Amino acid sequence: MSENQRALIDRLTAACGGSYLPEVRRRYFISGPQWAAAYQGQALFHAPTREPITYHDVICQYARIGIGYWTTHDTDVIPTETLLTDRQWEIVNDIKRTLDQHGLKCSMVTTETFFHPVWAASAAAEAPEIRAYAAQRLANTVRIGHHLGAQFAVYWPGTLGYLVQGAVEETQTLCWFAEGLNTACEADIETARQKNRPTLKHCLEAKPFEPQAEILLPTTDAMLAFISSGLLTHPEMVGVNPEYLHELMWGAAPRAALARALLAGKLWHFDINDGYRLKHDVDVAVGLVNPLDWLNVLVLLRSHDYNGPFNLDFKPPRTTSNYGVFQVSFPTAVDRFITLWEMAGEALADPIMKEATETLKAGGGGKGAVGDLVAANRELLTLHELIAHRLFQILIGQHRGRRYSL
Ligand code: 3MF
Ligand code: MG
Ligand code: MG
Repeated sequence: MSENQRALIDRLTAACGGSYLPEVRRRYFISGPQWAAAYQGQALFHAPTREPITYHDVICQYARIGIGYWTTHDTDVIPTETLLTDRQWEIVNDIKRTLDQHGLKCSMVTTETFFHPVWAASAAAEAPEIRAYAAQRLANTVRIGHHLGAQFAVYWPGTLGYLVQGAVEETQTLCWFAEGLNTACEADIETARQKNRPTLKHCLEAKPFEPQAEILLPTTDAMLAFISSGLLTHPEMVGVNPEYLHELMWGAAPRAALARALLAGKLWHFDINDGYRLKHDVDVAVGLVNPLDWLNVLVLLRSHDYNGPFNLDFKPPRTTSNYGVFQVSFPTAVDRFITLWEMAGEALADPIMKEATETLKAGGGGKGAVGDLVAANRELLTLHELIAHRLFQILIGQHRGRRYSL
């Protein structure tokens, strides 16, 4: 039964066409999180629908698909009680061997500071012993990152906030949060020196709501302000990891949020996925909800030579099987990303887009009275809508002659 169904999935996937070879996929800086592939479909209101899988399974499948980079939380691969013990290094060494054996690299490590009960009052809790433990955990992740050859450390302070009023003092909590990051940067400088490696890029990831109701650093803009608040001892080591859906969730234009991070020189890492405005964090795979907006986002990133990772931080839906995660979910997400990336290149090279944009920039002339300025640009401004139409045509392939005959 399930053998026949797998054969059907394979046949229909092949019939879709449009998939890239693993070696082509490996040319892009696409990273696959341990937690995304291992997600079992459990969430608020939901029991798991998939069997647990190990990092061996994930790394081996990413290698087969052509996902060249792997990312992880400390506790995705090391049980909390085992962290900070000798046994931890046995696991880390086994991960390193597994990555080497399959030709993958670890690009990013992150500390889980939201799941375990120790984080009930966040990693910047009132109790000094919790904050000391948090600092140890962050420094430990930095050391694991160096051991695995990572370039990035990400911080998602999802528990930094509150559900009920009155107990949390925001300025104090933010100072405590900064102390944790300062410890991580200092541990990084020390470890990088010992290992003769560059320091990591430390990237802050914001989410406007969930799991807390009120979040102290809810947006990428808030993170940028925090980096330049004066609380960090090494602000030059700290940038951002925006997540497409996290920005969309609060109602932002993700492209504009990315533009602000680019201008600040802080766009170092990018979590890619899709979803809906003002809903919870559904983590749909890239391009399945907002392909036109995604194309426009990638036009921006290509035109600014963004060369950081694209981290596949989505969740295969509960309806997808363990088999489907690696046969359909990950390969199709990667292929949609690559297609959108290549389309963005076509948008940038498109003669119509180019001429329209350059004409707008040259301006319609006119001098003197304000009425003349308006009149001189009136017809030109119709180009805005024409450009939008052209972007849509590029999305659906009409610029390459795709036709619908009626
Ligand atoms: C939550 C997230 C996180 C972060 C991860 C990296 C579990 O919505 O997006 O994924 O990306 O913690 O730091
Ligand atoms: Mg994320
Ligand atoms: Mg998320």
